[in-house]
Amino acid sequence: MNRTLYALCGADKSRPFSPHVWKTMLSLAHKGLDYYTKAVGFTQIPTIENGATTLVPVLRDGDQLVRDSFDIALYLDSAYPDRPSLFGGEGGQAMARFVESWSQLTLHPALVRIILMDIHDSLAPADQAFFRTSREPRFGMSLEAVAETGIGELKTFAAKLEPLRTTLKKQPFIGGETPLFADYIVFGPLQWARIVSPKTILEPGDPVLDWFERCLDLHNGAGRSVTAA
Ligand SMILES: N[C@@H](CCC(=O)N[C@@H](CS)C(=O)NCC(=O)O)C(=O)O
Repeated sequence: MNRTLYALCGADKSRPFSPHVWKTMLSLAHKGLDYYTKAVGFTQIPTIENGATTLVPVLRDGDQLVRDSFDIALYLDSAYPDRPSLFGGEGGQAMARFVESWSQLTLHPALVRIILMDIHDSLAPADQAFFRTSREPRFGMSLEAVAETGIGELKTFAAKLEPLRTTLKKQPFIGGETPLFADYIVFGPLQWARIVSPKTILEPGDPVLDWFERCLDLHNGAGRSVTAA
């Protein structure tokens, strides 16, 4: 096997938590492709592949180096066309872009505030210092002040999922009867929260929680390979 996925971890190097890396982990499982996971902390990312990136995921596949979860999914479908498709064709690719935008603009900004201190607390000391000095200017306030806003975000988070909830009353996956990359796009941030935070993000009985549990079961329970916080 000549395939390596660089995955962001906290102090515990057996617990990859990045939402974007999880999109790629399920993409590789969907394609039935084996890989080594190389755990990195935030401060190690610039050393990956001789400085090839500032962000993860990064996939080394033989002589190919591919960055960005969406580009990796496109690459996998193009490099391994005989394996189950992640997009189901060009229309699926285009619609997955919408799902990515919705997830990035609606789910990620709320979730990061809800779980910010849990992320911080899970990191190794050098990464905690980096996380504080890089995130506080971005938010314009201390991590603790951002986390205060997360209390309100948690109360309104379920409502943000209503478009997905309504869809899941008609079909088991965003991809239809079976999952596609669009499912993994939304799975990623919820898995991020599951792994770093003990907070209840989805209430029992919510169709979105039922879908999330179905996603955790996919590909021999790949999503359950890391336990909940
Ligand atoms: N659009 C990229 C986003 C990747 C991204 O933001 N990765 C974060 C981890 S979740 C990262 O590497 N952050 C490094 C840093 O903030 O220094 C993708 O989909 O792969």
